[in-house]
Amino acid sequence: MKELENEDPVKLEEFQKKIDAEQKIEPKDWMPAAYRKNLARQISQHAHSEIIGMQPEGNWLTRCPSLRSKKILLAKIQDEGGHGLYLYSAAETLGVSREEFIQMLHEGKAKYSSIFNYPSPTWADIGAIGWLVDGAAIVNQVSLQRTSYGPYARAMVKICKEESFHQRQGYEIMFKLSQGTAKQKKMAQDALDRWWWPSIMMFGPHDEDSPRSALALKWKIKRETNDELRQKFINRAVGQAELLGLTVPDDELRLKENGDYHFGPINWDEFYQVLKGYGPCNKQRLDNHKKAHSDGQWVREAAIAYSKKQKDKAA
Ligand code: FAQ
Repeated sequence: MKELENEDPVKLEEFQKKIDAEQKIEPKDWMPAAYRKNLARQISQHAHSEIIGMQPEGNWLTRCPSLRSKKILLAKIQDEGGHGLYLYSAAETLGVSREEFIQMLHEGKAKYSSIFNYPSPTWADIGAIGWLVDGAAIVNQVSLQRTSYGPYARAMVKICKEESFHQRQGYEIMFKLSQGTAKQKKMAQDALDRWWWPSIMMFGPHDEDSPRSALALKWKIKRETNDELRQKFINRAVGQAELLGLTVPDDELRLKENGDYHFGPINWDEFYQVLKGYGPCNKQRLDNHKKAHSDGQWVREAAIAYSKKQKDKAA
């Protein structure tokens, strides 16, 4: 493999043995450059997703239908911010600073999840995001709790606990709406129609079109393939939609003999357009992030100056 040409074969073999024995790789351990680079990319993209992912829900904070739902949504969005922070910290252990990661995001050199480039026009979208987007994120992240890199695996344990609360808050919103008036039920159905396919795309390209998967699976960065995780998610979500009395927008959906659902073709053109920056909200999401980052510059400077002052005092 081209990525491994310059690596010491003995060290590489020892590294693989460790991975095969399910031992975690820690920041000071030897690791191939390609392992470090791919992990830094994946973890930082994951972190960017958590932070940018606060925006579609933040859009509804001032318009929640009750104080109770507002408190819950506020807590959820705050959790997502926390997830971003654990993940940036895990990624920084690979030798790249958070500032550098954020610069790459702003320059369009790093991605964040395609899903957050879709709009949330109604309160039902907040339900669909919690139910489907957090639901998809959990399926992926439960698997990542067993990733080979220690700091990433440990961050995932806490994140998964919080995500399951997020998924339930979304499902509760969908449940209330689907039990409500005909208009409310339609709102829930429309939101399901909007978020179903983008949630399916979140798992990334089919395995045969996923350039990162071979090495990521060999090194146990990823423990299951994109298609395996996507199938798990669909199998769960279809039953949940039935309980809500809603219809999954896929004419080809049917239960197969092996217990998996067969599903229709995914619109990969749409997926790659979103990845290239042409989704409905890409520009808005990135512009918001850049503005918030620049508006917060003085806070970061003040925090650094304060901590320096405290250190000087103690010296
Ligand atoms: N969006 O070869 P693969 C959340 C890229 S957290 C954008 O298959 P890989 C919580 C991929 O990065 C959601 N880009 O790549 C929440 C790669 O990019 P490259 C985020 C995508 O990495 C809920 C290229 O395509 N979760 O939602 C996407 O082996 C509610 C080739 O693809 C994670 O990030 C996509 N959907 O597998 C927050 C989980 N899919 O190399 C707020 C960790 C693929 O060109 C509110 N990440 N790409 O730069 C992973 O598990 C993996 O990175 C995959 C992709 C599975 C996403």
